[in-house]
Amino acid sequence: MFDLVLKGGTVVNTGSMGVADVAIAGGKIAALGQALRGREERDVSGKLVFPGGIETHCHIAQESATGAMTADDYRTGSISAAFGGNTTFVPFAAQHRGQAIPEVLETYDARAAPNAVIDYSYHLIVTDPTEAALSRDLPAAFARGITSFKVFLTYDKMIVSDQQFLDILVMARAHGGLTMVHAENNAMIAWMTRRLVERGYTAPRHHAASHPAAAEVEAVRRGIALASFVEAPLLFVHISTDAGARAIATARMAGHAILGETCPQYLFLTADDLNRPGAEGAKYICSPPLRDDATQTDLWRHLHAGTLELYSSDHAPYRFDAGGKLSAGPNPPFHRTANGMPGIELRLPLLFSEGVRTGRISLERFVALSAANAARIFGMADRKGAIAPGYDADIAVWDPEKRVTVTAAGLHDAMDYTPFEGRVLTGWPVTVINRGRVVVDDGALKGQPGDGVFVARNPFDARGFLPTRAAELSPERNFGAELL
Ligand code: DUC
Ligand code: ZN
Ligand code: ZN
Repeated sequence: MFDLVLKGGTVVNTGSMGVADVAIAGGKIAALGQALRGREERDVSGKLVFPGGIETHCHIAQESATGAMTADDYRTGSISAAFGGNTTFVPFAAQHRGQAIPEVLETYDARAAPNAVIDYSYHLIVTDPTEAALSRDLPAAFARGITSFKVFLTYDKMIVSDQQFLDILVMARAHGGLTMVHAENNAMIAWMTRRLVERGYTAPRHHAASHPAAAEVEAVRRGIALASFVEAPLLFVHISTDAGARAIATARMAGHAILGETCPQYLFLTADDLNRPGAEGAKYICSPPLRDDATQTDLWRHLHAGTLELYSSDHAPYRFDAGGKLSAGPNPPFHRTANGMPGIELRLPLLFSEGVRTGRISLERFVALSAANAARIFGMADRKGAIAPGYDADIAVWDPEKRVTVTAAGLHDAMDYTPFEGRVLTGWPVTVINRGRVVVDDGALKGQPGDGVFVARNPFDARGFLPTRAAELSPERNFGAELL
């Protein structure tokens, strides 16, 4: 007799799909089969039974470098994630310059542990790679299961130099860490911004030109060159251009451990959204910026081809008020407007409605993009990202026919707008279960703040990638010098 049996749904994993009962016991998936019996049984026939979504790019209870705080904390952020079909999320723990890593983690532990309704981990953001950080604090963070972190190649208060980037890549490589990078060329952005602002082009629509596609492409190519030079894995987050994705694909074809992510805003919105009347366009300012229709088509192709294995919300919730987007006034110039938009709850409904329902992607690829790839890349694939005996009972039951008109009021984040207001989506998560606990059921929250637990993640699995180390770093080719 199991604790709970989901009866008769279509269970979807990355490599298989079929009607089965799913039995849960002790927070784990205990069995898949027919006619399984439980103390509680739920008929989910006609529904899709997916692994719970794993959201690996979101900004929760995070201060930006300019001091703005995200609207969502770990309570509202995790609730919104759960209503969107997610059972694990991995926000950022951001180091600002001058802060020590242990202090950063202590701060985020206090923010997350009492508040998360679903499981969580963090990626560290590293802006100050001091000797202590590189030799002591980051290795200690890896040892407690924080095995990924992000660096920036732009933003004056966040940027790391190429030398610092190399130091970080080598340190990560030594400890099984995965470096994530925001790849845009800082000088090109600063130069374009100066010229636009000097000429009075400060409306939100000019944000797109201020972060040209070429800035992403240059930084992606440089990142690949540096990571391959020292044979370190590198993940490019929020890829927004075809040429950036093609550079990643070329590196992958050569066997390099180079990975890519894109986000809903680059698939479902364009720079035309920045040109809405008044200050409305400020709602659509994010970096990298929204591009165009042709790029959307290209990015879908890269999702198909497997160039981009991660699809994440980049939920960066700044409200449309003086504490958020309008902190520089009611008509803020683009370069003084907080970067980012919300989307944690709509990430998966958008992908299902616009991807699966339209025939662009299969159900199995939906599972890959919603959970399985993230579990593998971020060191959780032994517990999460599949519906299989022994795995955590992290499950999202979807009604593939449910139609929802998106409104900000209907979402569960702490935001006062959604960039997807008025969209009609078909397919919606109706029951969300995290380690056997029902968190969301039929539109109602059942989970409690603090129910989510920290997920200590495994090192990045670099097996299967080819050696890329530069000849000058190989002792057998450089007269025996050990440099890595
Ligand atoms: N990078 C992100 O990942 N999110 C918001 C803004 C940014 O620069
Ligand atoms: Zn970024
Ligand atoms: Zn982000």
